[in-house]
Amino acid sequence: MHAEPSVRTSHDGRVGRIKLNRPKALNALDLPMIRAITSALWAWRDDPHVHAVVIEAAGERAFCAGGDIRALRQHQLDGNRAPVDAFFTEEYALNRMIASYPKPYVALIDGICMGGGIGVSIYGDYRVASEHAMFAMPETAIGFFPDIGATFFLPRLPGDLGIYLGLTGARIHGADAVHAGFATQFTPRAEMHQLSAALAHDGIAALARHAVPLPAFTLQNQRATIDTIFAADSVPDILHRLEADTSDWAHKTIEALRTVSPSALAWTLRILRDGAHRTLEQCLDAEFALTHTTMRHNDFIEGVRAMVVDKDRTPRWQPARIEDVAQSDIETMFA
Ligand code: QUE
Repeated sequence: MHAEPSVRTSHDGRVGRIKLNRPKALNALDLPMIRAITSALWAWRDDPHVHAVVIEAAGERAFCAGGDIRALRQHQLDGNRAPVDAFFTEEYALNRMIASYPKPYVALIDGICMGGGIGVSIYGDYRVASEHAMFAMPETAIGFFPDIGATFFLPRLPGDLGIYLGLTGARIHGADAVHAGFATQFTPRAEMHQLSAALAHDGIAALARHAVPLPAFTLQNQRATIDTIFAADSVPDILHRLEADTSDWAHKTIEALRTVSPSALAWTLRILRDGAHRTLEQCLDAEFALTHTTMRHNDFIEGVRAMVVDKDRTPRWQPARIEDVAQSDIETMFA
């Protein structure tokens, strides 16, 4: 009996193929998966028969739901920092490698794509989203923060859209992902397999033949409001601005912010604003430093417990209210 490999790599025609193959865990990345992707990219870098890299996923539900945070939480509880550091060091090194990869890198995203899944796709030249693609950076819900270079790319999305997405964890579906900047083209699921095969035969020329015209951005009506509200300097100020808006969208957004970790909202807003003025390298370094303090915080241990381990979805945040987060406690997270 051989266990299925969690990542399958192959040389197929003109491309190197990476298939995330842990569908029961929504293809969440663990260290062996990160290492397998990294070695394939090293091997293909100077292989003249590989013209492009294609990353895709097994299963219909998820491209990649993030990192294996359940394991990270357990290591943290065991006082075992080495595997946690190794995970983030190698994950962020992979993000950097994709960003500077010398060959076209194509991600086919036909399901959930969150956190680490965005990290192994967004730095590629081509990101294809289907109507089943669902992008989110939901880390404030587990008392963490948007990492994998999100502090670089979220502040660079249109207006303050990325601040809204990073604080609330709001989901972006299908063609909206192209409008928001997560994806570069929209291809229906029905054509995704054909596109994947065509990439091996024709290389990246196949992409344009399988792109369909974009429907309108469903967030268009909220865009101006998002920019006005999420330009505020503090989380309490964002809440005040939302409370002055009587729309259903504002009400739902308040609910979202009142559900996630109050402390995580504060450190996330701070590192996202700082990221606007940093290079990707600097962002990843600042994120790595912040993993050390956030992972020791009650809200990370409790957030992963409530959302991923016990799944009761009722985390007891400390402090429990946005209004009770002390600026000095947030400062110490960055010290
Ligand atoms: C918020 C998150 C994550 C999450 C749930 C949240 C996240 C993440 C996972 C996840 C999903 C499937 C797995 C797994 C972890 O869930 O980042 O191990 O098999 O990776 O509410 O940020």
